[in-house]
Amino acid sequence: MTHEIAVIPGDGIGREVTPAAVAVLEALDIDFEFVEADAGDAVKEETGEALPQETYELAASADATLFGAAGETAADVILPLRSAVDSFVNIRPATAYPGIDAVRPETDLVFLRENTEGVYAGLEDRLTEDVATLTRLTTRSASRRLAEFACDYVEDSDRDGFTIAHKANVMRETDGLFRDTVAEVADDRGVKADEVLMDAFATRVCLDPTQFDVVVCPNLAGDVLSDLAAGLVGGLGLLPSANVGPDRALFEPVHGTAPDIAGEGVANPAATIISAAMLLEYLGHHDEAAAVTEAVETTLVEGPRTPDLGGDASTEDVTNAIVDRV
Ligand code: GGG
Repeated sequence: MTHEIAVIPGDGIGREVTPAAVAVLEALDIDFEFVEADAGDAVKEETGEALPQETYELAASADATLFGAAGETAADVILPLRSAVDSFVNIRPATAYPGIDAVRPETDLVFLRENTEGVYAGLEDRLTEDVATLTRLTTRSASRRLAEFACDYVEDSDRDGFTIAHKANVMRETDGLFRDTVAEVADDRGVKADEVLMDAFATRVCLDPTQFDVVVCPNLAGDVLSDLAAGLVGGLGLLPSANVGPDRALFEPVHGTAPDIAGEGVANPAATIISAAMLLEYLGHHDEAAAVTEAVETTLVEGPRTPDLGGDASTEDVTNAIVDRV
């Protein structure tokens, strides 16, 4: 069976780390058909459109999508691409790997981020030159869908339960509905769920990340708190993610375009390659997913390493080492 994989590198280092992940997938004994498509700042400059219709349609029909990074046009690219695969949850594991000089080497977290609404619903207005507004959207249906997924995730991975991170003491209606709905589903399903205010979470996770395991949160909170967790585990170059929908999924590193190093060939490909391992898992290739993860882990310990991890290797050196180990 051939898997059609949409490959959308986007901008900046997305153009360097996405080919690295494709090279690793190509090294496996699996039948893939990779179809590349454009999106992002550069294509907008050329055509006036950040997300060409054919790119959207490719993501909506491919078995899975591998995405790199979006810059200034992120809202016009990644948000519609996530909706092309009807992705209601963004899974962001934040794990400290052996051999990495992490601030908190004991960190092992998974963020399950609501992926369709909150302040990322696009309900923004510029009323006058000096006044702008944003409407935060929370629905029971999206909160339920995420909560059901979180319960499945906890059960399937044999975990103890999850923590709901919210700010319902201030955003009483939106986060109140989110928290109550997620807690209600957990209760119905017999899954243990506790809760924490998201600002308190930010402090507590830095002091002792072992207090948390699976964290279920609204859209913006998931984006911000997972970047914070990246700081605990050694940097954004190590955080993968999966945007999962009922029939399709899109995989991307958590990092953005990194304009400061884009084009230099030194971007860390680990996050995108681990995202590719999540893609393999999603497609049912469990052994290959484990092999890729192990190859990345060995490379993080034994090198070569890119400069963000204290090494002087290029993206290509690291990719070749991972391909050899796979
Ligand atoms: N691959 C990650 C990426 O492109 N990040 C840009 C960004 O701003 N993303 C916002 C989000 O993840 O919702």
